[in-house]
Amino acid sequence: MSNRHYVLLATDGLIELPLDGELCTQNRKEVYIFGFTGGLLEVDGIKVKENEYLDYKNSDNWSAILNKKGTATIPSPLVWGEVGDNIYITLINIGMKYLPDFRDFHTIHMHGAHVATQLDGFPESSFGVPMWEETDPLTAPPNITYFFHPENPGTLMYHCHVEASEHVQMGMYGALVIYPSMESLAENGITKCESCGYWKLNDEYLYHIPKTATNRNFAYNNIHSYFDKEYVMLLSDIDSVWHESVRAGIPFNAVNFKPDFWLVNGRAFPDTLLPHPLTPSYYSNKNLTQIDYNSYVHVKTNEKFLLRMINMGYQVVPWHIHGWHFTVVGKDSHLSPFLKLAENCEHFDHEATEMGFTNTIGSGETYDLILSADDKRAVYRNYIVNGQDGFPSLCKQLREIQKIDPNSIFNIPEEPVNCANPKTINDIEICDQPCGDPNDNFFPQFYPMHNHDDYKVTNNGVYPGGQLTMIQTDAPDKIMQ
Ligand SMILES: [Cu+2]
Repeated sequence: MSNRHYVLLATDGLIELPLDGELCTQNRKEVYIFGFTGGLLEVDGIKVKENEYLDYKNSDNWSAILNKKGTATIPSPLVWGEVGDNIYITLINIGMKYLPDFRDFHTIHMHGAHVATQLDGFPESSFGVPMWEETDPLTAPPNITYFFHPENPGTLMYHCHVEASEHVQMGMYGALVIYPSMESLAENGITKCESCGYWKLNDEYLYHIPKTATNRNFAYNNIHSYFDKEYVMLLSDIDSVWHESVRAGIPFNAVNFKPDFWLVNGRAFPDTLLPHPLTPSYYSNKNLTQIDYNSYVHVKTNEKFLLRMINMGYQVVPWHIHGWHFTVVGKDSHLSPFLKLAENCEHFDHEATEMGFTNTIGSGETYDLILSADDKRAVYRNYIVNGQDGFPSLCKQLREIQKIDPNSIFNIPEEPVNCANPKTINDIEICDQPCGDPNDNFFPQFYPMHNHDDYKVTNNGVYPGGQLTMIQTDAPDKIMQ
């Protein structure tokens, strides 16, 4: 159990959304937003070096805090903790750079959290946080600290609840993730053998879960919620006319909402393939690097990955995933009843769970989906590489159509995408990899996932864009044939 203290600064900012489907395009539209910046200040009294400036009690930091005016991003910083932690979030309203006369209150509503009314962030039933006035000399910022003691693991979100129709649309939201704790896992029979490092369910060893796994490799207090990697997929939508109206001070009637951009973690395709700007560097504090907003899923074959689906937009999203079927392991921070039934079995029939290939997510809902990047070589490699049943190999067929039209073979950006020098591969190149090893001419595999209201896979009407990202699967660790 830890005390985690986050400091969020409410302000405004600008984002630049792509206007076409060209990777790293410079053809962009500037959109005015509201949001929170800041992040984790300290854990159990130990300051996070990168964020020491957030210590608002020290007047030496006030100018650094005010310098964050105008730097809001979509989404707002990730907030996470474990079951049993004390999560404190201090809110400071530092005012708007681009709208100096704008003096709205802000709040933090931890959406889905079991908190007392006073901490719920719905201003009409509690309070708002007023703006810090820049007097000369400066006086201490008005601030309020919210508190959340999570009792259940799961995927939640937080957002401002002041004039929610406008402030949420303007971008004041972020992901809130709660992991099981070692204690909450143990209460459900899941423990780690201290001497041997293996995970156990009751008295059974779980050899399929790596020794390196921690409590933060489980979505819930259930062995079937184990994952190797996790991704936040925070979905939202933008009506740029509404945003322009707010910036210009022109009233906007919310019933005229008509989005023209659809976002995953604050970005539209193809930006969804780029490293997320809110990702701290590899060397920074583990408390900062635990989870991030990267949306290009990159796993190895046979790994399990968790998608933390969050919908903060105003439209329902049918999220369609190519490649494999997902298992719903939880919804709105509750374990799936099917997994609950299988709580005390190491093995169970996945077909008896809620599976699918399209997950429909309404606004304010979250779903935790686990996919297993199963190996497809056994069924498909022979046809692709050698051909079968009288059909030539797919590789041969691809070479034929390439001769007719070289543009028919698409170059796929590999993760991580570096805009200075993007690395790409295409199906012919995959065929041409030396095949001394059965991996060589099959991997990587690539699958898209996207909003299946396909007109939302656009940027301002131009396809492809919007709520679309990719999954890259590399060869498995161990070569099995
Ligand atoms: Cu607000």
